[in-house]
Amino acid sequence: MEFPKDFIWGTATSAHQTEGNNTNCDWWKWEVEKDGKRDLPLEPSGQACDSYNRYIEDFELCKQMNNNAVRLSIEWARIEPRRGTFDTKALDHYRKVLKSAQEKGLKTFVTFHHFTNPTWLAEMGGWLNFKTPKLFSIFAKKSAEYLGEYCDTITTINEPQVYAAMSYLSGTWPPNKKSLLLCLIVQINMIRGHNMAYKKIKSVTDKPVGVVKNISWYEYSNYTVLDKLAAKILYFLNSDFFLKPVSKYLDFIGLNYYFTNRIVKLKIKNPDIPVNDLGWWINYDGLYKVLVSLKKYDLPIFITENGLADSNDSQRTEFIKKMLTQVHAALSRGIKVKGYFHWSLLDNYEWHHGFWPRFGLVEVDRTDTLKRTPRKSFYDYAEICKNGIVK
Ligand code: IFM
Repeated sequence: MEFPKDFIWGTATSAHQTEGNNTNCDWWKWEVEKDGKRDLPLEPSGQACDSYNRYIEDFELCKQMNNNAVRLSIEWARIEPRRGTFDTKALDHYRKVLKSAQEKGLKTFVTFHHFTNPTWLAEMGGWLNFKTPKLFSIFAKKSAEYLGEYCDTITTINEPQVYAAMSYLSGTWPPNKKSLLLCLIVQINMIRGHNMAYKKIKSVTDKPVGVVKNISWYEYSNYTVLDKLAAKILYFLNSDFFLKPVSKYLDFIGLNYYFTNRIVKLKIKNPDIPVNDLGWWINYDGLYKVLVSLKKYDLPIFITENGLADSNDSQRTEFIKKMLTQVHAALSRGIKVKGYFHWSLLDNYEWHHGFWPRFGLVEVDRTDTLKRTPRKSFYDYAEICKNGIVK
C-alpha cells in the first residue's frame, strides 16, 4: 500500500505528560495534594520524561524514525502563569523548541490546550465559567502572535469531550465532578472556546487551524433494535454533536481514534480480544467507519493520535499496519486523510493511571536516568515512514 508523497508521518505527545515539573496547573495541584482518602492518580507526574529539557534528543528520535512532522502541545499554565500576565521566558522557550523541530525538518503541529489548566483558571471555575472561552482565545491569540511563525499547523483544544466527561461526568480527573449538566456546560464552553480562538488566531496568522476530536466508533448487537438506536445516539454525541457547531471554524479535522464500543442489550460489552494493556478493544475497521462518517464535512483530516498501551511491544507493529490499512482504504474512497501521528513517541504520564501504561515507540526508563530506548516497533514504523509504504 502506497501513501501519497506529501503524506504527513509523525508521532504525538503533550506538554504535561512529557515535560515534567508543570507545577502551575490544576493537574499538578491535584497530584501533589493527594491524601489517604483517594486512590487516584496512581502517581504524580513529577519530572515526567523531562522533555522540557530533552526536547532536542526527542526530535532526533523523530528524525531517526523518518518522520516529517511532530505533534506536541504548549502549556497555558507556563505561558500565562497569572491572569493577563504572559511570561516571555516561557514563550521564548516554546519558540526555541518549535524552531529546533523545524530545523530538523519536522513540521510542527501545535496544540494549545491538552487537558491541563492554569491554577488561576481552575480557581475561577475552569471551563464551567462562561468567561473561560474568551480567556482561552486571548491566550491563543498571544501564543499565535508569538509562536505562529514556528507553528506549521495549530489545533486549539485536544479531545474536548474526553476532558468534559472525565472531569465533570465520571469525576475521575480534576475537579472530580459527577454531573451531566456540568459536563454539558463544559462542552458548550469548549465549543465557544474553539470558535473564539479560531477567529483570534486567524487574525494574526494564516496557518491552518483545527480541533482535535477523539471519536470512538459504536457497534451494536442484533438482539434488539434499541441497541442500534443507542449506538447511533452515542456516536452522534461523540462526533457531530461537537463537530457541527465548530465546523464553520475549521481548516481541518484532527481525529484521535483508539477504540470501538459494542452495545449489547443497552450496555457496552466489548470482545475480550484483542485488547491493549488498558483493556481497550482494538478494532481496526472502526477507524475506517469514523473516517467515512467525517466525509460529509469535506475537510482535510489528520489522524492526530492513534496508539496503544503495549508494554512488551508485542502488538504495536501489527496495530500500526492494520490501522494504516484502514486509512489507505479511506483514501481510496476519496476521503482526504493527510497524515498519521502515532501516540506516542515516548512512554509518558498517562494521567490518573500514572506511568504504567506504555504507549511509546520509545521506552523510557523510569529509574532516574529517563533513558530513551527505541522499541522494535520504532524501527518498523521508521521503515513505513521512510517510503510511505505499508507492506
Ligand atoms: O494519553 C492520552 C492523550 O493525552 C490523549 N489521547 C489519548 C491518550 C491515551 O490515553
